[in-house]
Amino acid sequence: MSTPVLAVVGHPNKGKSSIVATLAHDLSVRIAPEPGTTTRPRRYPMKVDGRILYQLVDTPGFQRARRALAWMREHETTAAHHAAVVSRFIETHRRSGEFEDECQLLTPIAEGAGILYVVDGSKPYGPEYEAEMEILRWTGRPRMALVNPIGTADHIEEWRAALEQYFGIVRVFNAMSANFTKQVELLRAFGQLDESWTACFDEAVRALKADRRERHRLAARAIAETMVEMMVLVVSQAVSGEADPTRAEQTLEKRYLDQLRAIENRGRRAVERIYDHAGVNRRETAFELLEHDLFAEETWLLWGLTPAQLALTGALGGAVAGGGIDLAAGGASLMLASLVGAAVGAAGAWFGSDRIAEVKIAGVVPLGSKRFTMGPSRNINLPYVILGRALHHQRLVALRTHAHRDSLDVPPPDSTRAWIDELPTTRRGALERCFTRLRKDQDSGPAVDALAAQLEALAGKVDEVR
Ligand SMILES: Nc1nc2c(ncn2[C@@H]2O[C@H](COP(=O)(O)OP(=O)(O)O)[C@@H](O)[C@H]2O)c(=O)[nH]1
Ligand SMILES: [Mg+2]
Repeated sequence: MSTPVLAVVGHPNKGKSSIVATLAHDLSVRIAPEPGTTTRPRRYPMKVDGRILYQLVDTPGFQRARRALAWMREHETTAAHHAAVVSRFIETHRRSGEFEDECQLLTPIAEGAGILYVVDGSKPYGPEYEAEMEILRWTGRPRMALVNPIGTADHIEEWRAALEQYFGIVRVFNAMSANFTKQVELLRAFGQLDESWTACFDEAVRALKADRRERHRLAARAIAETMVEMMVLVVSQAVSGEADPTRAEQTLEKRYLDQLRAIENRGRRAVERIYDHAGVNRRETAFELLEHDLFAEETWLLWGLTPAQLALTGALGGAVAGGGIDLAAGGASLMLASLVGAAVGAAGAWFGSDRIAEVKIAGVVPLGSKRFTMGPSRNINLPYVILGRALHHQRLVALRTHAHRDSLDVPPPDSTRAWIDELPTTRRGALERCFTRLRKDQDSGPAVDALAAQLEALAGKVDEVR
């Protein structure tokens, strides 16, 4: 069974190349704000595990459709010969240079590709499109129209009415924002265009779903590894007897925090690679909350847990047990805050990043120097801050289609609910058990496995239909 080929055609600058990039998961497709960027048809295979599931052909846009149709009409005999007239049109003009773009875009169709005709749903319908649609009808190939709502969707209904006269299936599809579910729905619709394609696209959907699950699994593992590495980090330094201990402590702390940031950044890169967005330029302005420094107060307010939330996860151990306080009501009462304060003491504040870890000064080594050590962190809120940020980033990366060429914009989370409140209680408990164990025994191998298993379901939430 040969794999289906779909040629993406239409007017210049309507988002054809964007659709190819999204459906072929290919960042190498050229997309540009100016028309005329695509000059020759190019095939992009969608591969999973080295196997081609389907192919998309990016084409230049129609330039002189009316004149081309006029030529075809002059050479028309009967409707039964329409496809043959299109082939003759290509042969006649291929070398002359006249109708170059039309020849280029019609060639893959004449060779057996199906048609995806792309229009811009934010612009009104006009009769100038009729020549293009008529030519496509003459080819006799299976065809679907995609209305791309670039910006607004003001004219979708008038487009639909016109397109339905020329195309078997008409769908609204935005290549920039289409989530995984929408992409899968579109592939299933392709399968309905031609009977011989149904099995191919069913198989493509199955393979893509399995591939997607595997990426979520790998992302969960990368996040778990990053978290564990951050939590067990230790930096140390020998300080001579004459050195100023306060300065030495500050230098050590800076090294410790810089290393935590570097590990976090490596984790981000790993997740970007896993979803095939390696090298994406993350926007790093001060206003983007994800890029707020890990240790900025805003970060801790946004991603950290309140004492009540911490108590619900069990992070505070017996500190609040039997206190008779209704924690489920949420919001930290003054009493609870003081109770927690007493229990946690100096070991770690929940909304303070200033106490990520203590500096320890140990063992006198020769010549009166001392070893200053910082880490591993015992801060009970640090894992939640790290995880909240990591999952927010993973969601944005996993949702980003391959039609984007701009930097990864990281807006603050759109929910007003704290991220932890989205999780079922059992999940929170399980996460906290991973964190507690890690704080106790620091054996990172099993901790990574246990955490990765918990995070897999969280990473997959991005594909739940909203
Ligand atoms: N905002 C927005 N821009 C889009 C969308 N689709 C395409 N574009 C932009 O429109 C321009 C042309 O897109 P491209 O895919 O190259 O169109 P083509 O000439 O038909 O291949 C590029 O700057 C795209 O980023 C969309 O759905 N929303
Ligand atoms: Mg293009």
